[in-house]
Amino acid sequence: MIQDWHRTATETAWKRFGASLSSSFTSKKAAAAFEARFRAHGPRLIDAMYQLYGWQHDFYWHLEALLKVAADAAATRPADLVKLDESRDRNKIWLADNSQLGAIAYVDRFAGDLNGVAKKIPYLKELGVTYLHLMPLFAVPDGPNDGGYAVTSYRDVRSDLGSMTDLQGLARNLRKAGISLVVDFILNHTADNHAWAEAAKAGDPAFQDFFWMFDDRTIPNRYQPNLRAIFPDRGGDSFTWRTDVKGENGGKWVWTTFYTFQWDLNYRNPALLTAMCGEMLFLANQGIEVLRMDAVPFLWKELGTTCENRPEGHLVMQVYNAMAALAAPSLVFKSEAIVHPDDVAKWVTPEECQISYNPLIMALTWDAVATGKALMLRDALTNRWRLPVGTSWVNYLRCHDDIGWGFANEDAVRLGIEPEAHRTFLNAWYTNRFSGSTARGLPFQENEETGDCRICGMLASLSGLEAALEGENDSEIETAIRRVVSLHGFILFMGGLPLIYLGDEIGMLNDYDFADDPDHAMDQRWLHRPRYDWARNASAKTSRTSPEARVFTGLKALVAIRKENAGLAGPDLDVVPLPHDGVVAFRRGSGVEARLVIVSFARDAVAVPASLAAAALGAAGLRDLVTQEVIAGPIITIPSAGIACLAAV
Ligand code: OTU
Repeated sequence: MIQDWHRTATETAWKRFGASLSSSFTSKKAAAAFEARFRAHGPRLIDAMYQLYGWQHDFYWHLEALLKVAADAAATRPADLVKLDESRDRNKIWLADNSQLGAIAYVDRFAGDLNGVAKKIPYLKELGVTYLHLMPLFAVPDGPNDGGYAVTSYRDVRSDLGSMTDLQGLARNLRKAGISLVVDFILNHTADNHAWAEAAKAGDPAFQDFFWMFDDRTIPNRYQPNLRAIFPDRGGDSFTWRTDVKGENGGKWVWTTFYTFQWDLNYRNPALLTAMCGEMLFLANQGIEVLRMDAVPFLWKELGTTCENRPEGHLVMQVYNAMAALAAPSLVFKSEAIVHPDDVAKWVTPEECQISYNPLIMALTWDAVATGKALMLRDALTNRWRLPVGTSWVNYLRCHDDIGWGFANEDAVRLGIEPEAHRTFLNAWYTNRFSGSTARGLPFQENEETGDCRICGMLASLSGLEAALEGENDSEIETAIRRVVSLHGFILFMGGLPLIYLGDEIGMLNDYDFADDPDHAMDQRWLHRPRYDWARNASAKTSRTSPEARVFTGLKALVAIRKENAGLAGPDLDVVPLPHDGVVAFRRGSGVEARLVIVSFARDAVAVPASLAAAALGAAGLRDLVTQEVIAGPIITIPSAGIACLAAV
């Protein structure tokens, strides 16, 4: 809570540092604008900084250094981005407008390199994309690099993808085409060959303090029992002994939550936070409009805790957010927290991350597909949907990562579902170990002892298309295609920003060849990171009957419905109870714009009483925007895996 003393402290800080901060600027107008932003956001910045580091004797020195980073970044912000800042209202989540549509791709796998991506802009526009998340594209170590999530330098593009100048150019070209560029900010760790890591190896204490380093196991052993193994394949230890780090015992233990070559950053050190804010604002000034904040739950470590989702981690995020407000006001943060739903939601506030992946709805959508029942999904949409004003979910079906069954055990129990047994079933279903399963996926990070795992696989393969094609079963092919389209319709109509994993829009299947690449073989997530199939894309547009054509055409029709219907704008949704376990129904918008969306996960066709649907919209008659048919008669029939978007007539 901002109190009077924060405002006083802001004034005092300006008195002390204002002249030095203003000296960053060559234009008086820009300096005045910065001062105004400092008055608006300084109190919350100082509040968060004080809570984190106020006890340190050199607190004001660190605060000044941090503010100088903001002033320097603001002073060097390119003019077109300053204009963009002025044009965007910080209080409105424009990303949840129904005009918005997100897509994700790997630069190399989608288009070769950054200039190749620029050539694909016409296709992105054809699809209706307005938000393009390019997977990590920064310099990485040779060999395994966690798909780019081990960053050697935040200021250099991976050389085979292009240069920073290419990235700036791409950002500009995308913006001209109405597409916001999104990249990852990998803020929990760097690669073990980042310049800071190299300085730490050489024994520089200032840089050893940028990471978590220990001379012996005493302290790691005290943390370890409470830590979750994120990648259990590597043996369950969160620390790595490195003989190449100078230390009195011939090396040091380094905290490595993820892979051993990813070194966790030490946010207890204000100098590290200041340095990382510099990297963040550098990226903002390249023209990146949204930063995907990677692995935010892990930012703060506290002995005796799980070291996840700590309140201090939230303060760190508030510092980043306030720094963006000072120097790059239009920048939006997207949270990546794949944890308990209570904890996921806490990162989504206007003062931390304005948008967030919705991993709960994603996982429960796949639960509904596997069970044919939407009970947990409906429950989550009812009880876990609302977010603070000014924020929104990013809704997705698949991304580059695995699917984990991160629903809340207490929710499952309330619905009469035994959570662990249910997870075991879901894993069996999606890895084709359950008789009758139509899903084709692979286990990721399987625990040999408990059988616990997470799921990899492309959307179409998990939806039954791969198995149906193998079995040459026309009716199953038909259902699987309908499922792929309807699932997309679900996220398009849901409320918030829908995010399509490129390749899924043409029904691409699993890529089993990953096992032949020595850098990928140990990470099953490459199963669903195929090279984009442009031949299939061409066929999606020319053939009328191929699965890819039917998926693509169906999907594009739903994108058009989203864009044409103002009722589908914004983050809100109201669940409408219908007397069938296999469907989920929700109302979007109000008045004449109101729409009723019904998504079916049922194995058979479902008969919905038209009177119930009409009552939900306060309508006399109904029309389905998907089939474009007026509903005649007392029953609306939704086919297995179908979707309807109803409007009053
Ligand atoms: C993220 O995911 C990325 O999306 C992954 O691709 C990276 O490997 C990882 O960070 C390291 O950078 O564990 O299985 O709660 O679950 O950050 C994916 C968040 C992950 C973590 C999540 C992580």
